[in-house]
Amino acid sequence: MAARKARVERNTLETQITVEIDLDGTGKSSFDTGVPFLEHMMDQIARHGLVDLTIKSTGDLHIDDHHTVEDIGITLGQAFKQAVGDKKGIRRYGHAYVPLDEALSRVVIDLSGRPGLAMDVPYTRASVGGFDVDLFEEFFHGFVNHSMVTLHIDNLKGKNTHHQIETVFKAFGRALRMAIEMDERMAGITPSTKGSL
Ligand SMILES: [Mn+2]
Repeated sequence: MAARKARVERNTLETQITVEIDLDGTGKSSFDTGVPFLEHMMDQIARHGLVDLTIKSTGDLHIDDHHTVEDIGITLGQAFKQAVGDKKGIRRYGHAYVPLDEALSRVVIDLSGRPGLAMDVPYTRASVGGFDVDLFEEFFHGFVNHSMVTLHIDNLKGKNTHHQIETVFKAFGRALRMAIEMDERMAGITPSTKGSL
């Protein structure tokens, strides 16, 4: 199997971002973005998705976190799409339920070749640690639009906002891991009746 790795650099007047990803990693991550709460969440993707992630970003944080968060989602999506390649022999679909104390989230992913996001997270607070939680939707929008995946995210229960979003990112990591795993019964086969994804 070819190495499922990618490195993408994306520069605009607002942000300068580099993402390195290895889908067959061990869950190592290294971040230098200036947005610690986002880093805490992306750490969950690496750890629970068993992907290695290195993300560096500089940008207009003096305005707010918006451009940085959205553009990291976009660049991560581009790197993911490149790394996942032709999708031959993979499971394609993944899902996970993850709890954290009182919170419970479900994430379902389809490496469909079509972008789509349905995200329903009834946050109990508007921000955590100075981070605007509604930016997570921008992050996932950026990701799906550039990775060309369908993503359904539902926080089913939760009182603590930190728990709510952390269960989303852990479930996303787990669902991703399932979807990109090789299915030995599908070796060399594209998991679609269309013959391509
Ligand atoms: Mn936490």
